[in-house]
Amino acid sequence: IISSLGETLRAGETVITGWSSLPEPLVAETMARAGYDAVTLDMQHGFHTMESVHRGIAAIRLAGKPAIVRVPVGDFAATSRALDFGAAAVIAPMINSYEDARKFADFMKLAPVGSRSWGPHRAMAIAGGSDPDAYLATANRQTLALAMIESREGVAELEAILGVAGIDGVFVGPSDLSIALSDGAALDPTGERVMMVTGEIAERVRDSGKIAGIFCSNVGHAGTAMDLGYRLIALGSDASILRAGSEALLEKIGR
Ligand code: 3PY
Ligand code: MG
Repeated sequence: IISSLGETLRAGETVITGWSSLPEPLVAETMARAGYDAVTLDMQHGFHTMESVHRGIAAIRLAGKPAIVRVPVGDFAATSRALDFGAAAVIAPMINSYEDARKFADFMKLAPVGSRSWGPHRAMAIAGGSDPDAYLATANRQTLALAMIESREGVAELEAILGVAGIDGVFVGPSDLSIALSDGAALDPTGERVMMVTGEIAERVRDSGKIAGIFCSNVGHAGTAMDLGYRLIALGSDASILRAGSEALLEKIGR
């Protein structure tokens, strides 16, 4: 009903998502039209607000792609709103315990899995349908709750987090994970230690039958992550692409 993102990932296909931090729907739509399989609107560290998220989702959908939203830490009410506005998946940062995962799932899933409140009028409209019964019957499977694993606690509790019925998969945050694993000594998202833990997480997610996603800092990192079994790959943010493109162009003309 909303998109085939869930089915695509469950079938084991790879989804490359662009990462949008600039709160302008046209930017997200441009990334979607450029060929990304999906675009993620970032409310945690990016500048997106609920306003730019609801407009951004519509713009990404206009380009025929599914939209993903990353909410701020602990803002579980925003997860339900993102779904109401038509998000195909929501990424919640810093899910460090079974309780965090339960709360996230509770806001993401309609009964009997959770207690998400009813109101997906916009989601149904932009999906081209208006059959509430169909939405009610399929939403829990169609929309994905992805728990970010990016702390020592999150890694330690991974089994319990994956055991929560409404959690569809995990999304690894290698930057925060590197800071956590080094006790604050280093930001090294592609370092040996983080990559080892990244591999262990992939194995445990595979055993659970759920979805593994990760934020990648470059193409090499993305390739390694895919080899490890990650299927939802975030690669390239609008701000960094704009900056790198600008710098490359200016360098060519000697500036
Ligand atoms: C991290 O690497 O910590 C992230 O949250 C990626 O966005
Ligand atoms: Mg993080």
